[in-house]
Amino acid sequence: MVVDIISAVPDLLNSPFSHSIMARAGDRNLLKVNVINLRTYGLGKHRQIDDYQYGGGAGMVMMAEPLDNCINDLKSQHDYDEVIFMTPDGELHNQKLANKLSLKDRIMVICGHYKGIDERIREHHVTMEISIGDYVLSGGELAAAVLVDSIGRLIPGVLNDESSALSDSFQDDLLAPPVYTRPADYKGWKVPEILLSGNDKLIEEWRMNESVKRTKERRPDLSEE
Ligand code: 6GU
Repeated sequence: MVVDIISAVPDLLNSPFSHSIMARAGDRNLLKVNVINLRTYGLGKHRQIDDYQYGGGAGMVMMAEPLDNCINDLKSQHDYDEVIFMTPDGELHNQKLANKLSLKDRIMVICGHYKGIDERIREHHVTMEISIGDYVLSGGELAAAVLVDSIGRLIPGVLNDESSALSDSFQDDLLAPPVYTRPADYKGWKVPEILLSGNDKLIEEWRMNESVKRTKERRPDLSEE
């Protein structure tokens, strides 16, 4: 899968994909993330990308022309399954959407800044608008990093133990059960006996029980659907 991210602050996106699972996805050629600097498409000698909004009001808006030129340039080189705009008024991101997007070959992700982007880009280029939660970030970059991380780890071969994505929280509308590692007794804080029993069937049942209990207590909304 290839993700092309358009950003006015590309430096914000250097680190998230260079570590751990995301780095392995890159090393294995399963996920390639390209960050395109919108400034390259800026207008005039100052490479302008934003301007005052019509109708007045505080805050700059990202101009249509640099974005249109950048998007058309990318579209002339590749076909895209989706052109996604990261915005707090988009569809709320969740595991189901991550699963769906992990099946795509190539997506474009546009990061907004300031008061947002000229609406005409949303009308004429954008196919999906995604928010990562009901709070406001300074720009779309951190949201894009969250989106791409959640998608990348679902691509087959990215995780070492394939089954571990399946047992993640949310994968079946259940939160994950508690986990423990050695020692079995730390300062008198004990690991549940059953996990030391070697009885796979009982351990599986215990984990399912804990998942259901945790989901009911913490996220009753998940089981109501
Ligand atoms: Cl996608 N962008 C911004 N700027 N803020 C957000 C967001 C996105 N999702 C939640 N808050």
